[in-house]
Amino acid sequence: MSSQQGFVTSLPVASRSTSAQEIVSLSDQAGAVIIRNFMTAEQVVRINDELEAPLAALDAGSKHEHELIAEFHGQQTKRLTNLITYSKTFREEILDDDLFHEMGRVLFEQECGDWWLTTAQLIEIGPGNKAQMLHRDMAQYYPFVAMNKNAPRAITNLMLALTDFTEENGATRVIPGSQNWDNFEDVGSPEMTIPVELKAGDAVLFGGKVVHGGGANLTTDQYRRGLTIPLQASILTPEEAYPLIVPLEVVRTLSPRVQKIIGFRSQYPNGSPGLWQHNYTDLAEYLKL
Ligand SMILES: O=C(O)CCC(=O)C(=O)O
Ligand SMILES: [Fe+2]
Repeated sequence: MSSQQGFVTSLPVASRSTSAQEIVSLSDQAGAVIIRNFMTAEQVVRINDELEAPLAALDAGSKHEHELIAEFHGQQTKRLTNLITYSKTFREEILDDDLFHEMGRVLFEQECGDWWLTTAQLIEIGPGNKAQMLHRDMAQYYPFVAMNKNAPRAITNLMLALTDFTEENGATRVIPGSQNWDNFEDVGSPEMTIPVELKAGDAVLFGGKVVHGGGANLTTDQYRRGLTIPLQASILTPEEAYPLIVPLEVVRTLSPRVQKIIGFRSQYPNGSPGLWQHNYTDLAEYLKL
């Protein structure tokens, strides 16, 4: 990491051979950590192929009735959800990745004790899209905002690059250090941000307390495509209601740990005898998984 006039100007870089413990601690210290080659080139090709048709069928821009939320989603941006149903590589390889699960364990074991997925979304920022408003992802769980940096860990985002992310084409921008500010109503300003430049296949892990936003796409012909896979404490409600969305016959083909993080098995946060159950037994029994 280097710093100029008090601002951090680069992020720490890890690889798949860095331990999950080290990756999480770098992310906590700096606000974000880049993980080079999280996916293989071949996985990137397969995921892009599997998502091509549903992405083509989707219009850019948001249909949300609330203006601010529509702006947050981006006028020239496509956001494709339900990736678990659409992409076999995503559900069988990315969601079942050992490093991913190890990071989840390290992130959540001390406080909440258990975790699941918030959403899995492809975000493609098209030419001319302006910068997304700066925000902290934990603001989704609003009471935590008042607790500022002392809030428990609610959410941490793993963003995977499916194309190169450059400053020009809308790389995610972060304010390193903002995870430690005293007042979380303050989301800083664009000059304080740095772009997270990634090669296709790389990932960035950033906590829900760090200020960030999608960058402006200043190109005329490049589509910045990323997968956002936030992990969250399973005492909190996710964005995507997978058990109502993903077909059970697809779920039966998945490993138990993937079934669990998409809500088809019960959750066991610290201090709880179990949540998200049926008749006080694990959902897996009821569903005959
Ligand atoms: O697309 C990006 O780079 C960031 C998106 C984001 O932060 C969000 O939607 O919460
Ligand atoms: Fe975000």
